Amino acid sequence: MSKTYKNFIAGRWTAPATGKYLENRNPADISDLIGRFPDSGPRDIEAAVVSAAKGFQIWSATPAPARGDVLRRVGDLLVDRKDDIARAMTREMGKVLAETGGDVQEGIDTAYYAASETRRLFGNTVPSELRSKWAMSYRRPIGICGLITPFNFPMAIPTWKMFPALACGNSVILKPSEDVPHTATLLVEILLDAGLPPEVIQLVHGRGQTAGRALVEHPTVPVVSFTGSTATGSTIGETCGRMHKRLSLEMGGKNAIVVMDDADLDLALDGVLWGAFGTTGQRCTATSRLLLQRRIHDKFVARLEEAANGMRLGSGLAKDTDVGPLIHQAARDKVERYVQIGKEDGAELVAGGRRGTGTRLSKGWFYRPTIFAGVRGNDRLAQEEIFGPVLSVIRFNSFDDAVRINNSVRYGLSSSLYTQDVHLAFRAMQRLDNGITYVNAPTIGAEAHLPFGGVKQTGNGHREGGWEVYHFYSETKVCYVDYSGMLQRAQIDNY
Ligand code: UN1
Repeated sequence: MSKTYKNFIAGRWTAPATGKYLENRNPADISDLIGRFPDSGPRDIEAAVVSAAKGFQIWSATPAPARGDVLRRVGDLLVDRKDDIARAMTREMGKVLAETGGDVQEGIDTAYYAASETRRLFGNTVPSELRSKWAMSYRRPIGICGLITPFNFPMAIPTWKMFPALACGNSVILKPSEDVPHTATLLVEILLDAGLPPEVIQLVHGRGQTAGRALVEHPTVPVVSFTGSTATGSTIGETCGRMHKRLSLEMGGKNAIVVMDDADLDLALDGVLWGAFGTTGQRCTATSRLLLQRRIHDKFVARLEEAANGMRLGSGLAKDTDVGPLIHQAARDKVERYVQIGKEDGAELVAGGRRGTGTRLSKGWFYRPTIFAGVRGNDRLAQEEIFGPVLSVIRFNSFDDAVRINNSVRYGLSSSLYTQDVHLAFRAMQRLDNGITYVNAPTIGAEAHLPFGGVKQTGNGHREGGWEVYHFYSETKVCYVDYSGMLQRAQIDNY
């Protein structure tokens, strides 16, 4: 018998009002049933909102450094349980253990950063234009934050949203991807063990169309943060626009590595393999385009082909695995559709282009690391997000061409340039139209204490991580104190 899990609402683990559940299976071996998790609906969200409103009263009245103490203990517990959580995550979503360990580490870094930030939620004091008048701003909590998170970073992304929201004094409702409910459960257990007042956190499992939608549309949830597809982000954006909600969106990417003729090719090769096939290509930051300068193109593609063909597929729990499975059948179907599109558009299949075979791969959603060469900038392979292990190689002549190709997609998350020319490196940082640019490193690997996000249709102007996200989860309040004892009219009595 598999275990049946519950939502966490109003301070206790609660069965869904719908009475319905979704099965959660290991994508490397679908005969391995992890558990049944709630397929929640609007009534569950309603109950979560009622409790979170109480949580907000309690938590917003708690001094920020005391909130920080809880977050520090959360970090400590994540450290203690890192290995167990990493194993559970790999079982649940497939990526290799080193990567799920890194994912937990990102949560740990975010917890300690948030804890320290609670002693630094700065406002400003500025001179008034009038005599004997004090002018200042401070930051206030907002209310209930609805957080909707994807499967690919089951720990890092919920913590990126949740810990700053909590540090600022808000209460939280988390609706994690239905593909990674177990990791979310482990995270909520840690928050409770660390001493978070239970009403401050609610966990509602379920699908985006039902639980996620009810959360976004609830009038008492003024803040929504979503990481996922650009299409879903647009729908959420319409609702939040109509309802005047504060919304942070992190969405798609079509990130490119540019390799110049003068680059250290060994370094670039390692970077491309890690950027394109780490997390089986299922990162918003994944390297899905590779721009090679003409002179090194053929040599580099040949080396890449050999290296990609040598990558070993398997369960992320096995020590010798380089690349784990895709998350589910629909993800693999999508990859297969794009491989077909690539062939029809006349791109040259250099590596992969087929499912993983062999007994240890027969029960999971495996797909070989795939490389297409001869892709043109406007081809669908070069424009659309695939979210799988598919790399499109584009040949270019000059640095200016590379910049133009990099910038000619609707997304703008990360980019990368491999060169030994310091002038080009600085030009790239200026001209590549992305939220993040790496020099001599791949398009993945953002650190928790720097702002994370993209331009164009990748986001809506907000950033996660680092210091900037604290502005998203708090409201600026401005206060004036006139101690002159008389009416002073701004803009009039001072001139
Ligand atoms: C994501 O793919 O949504 O920079 C997040 C990186 C990770 C985070 C990725 N630290 O690749």
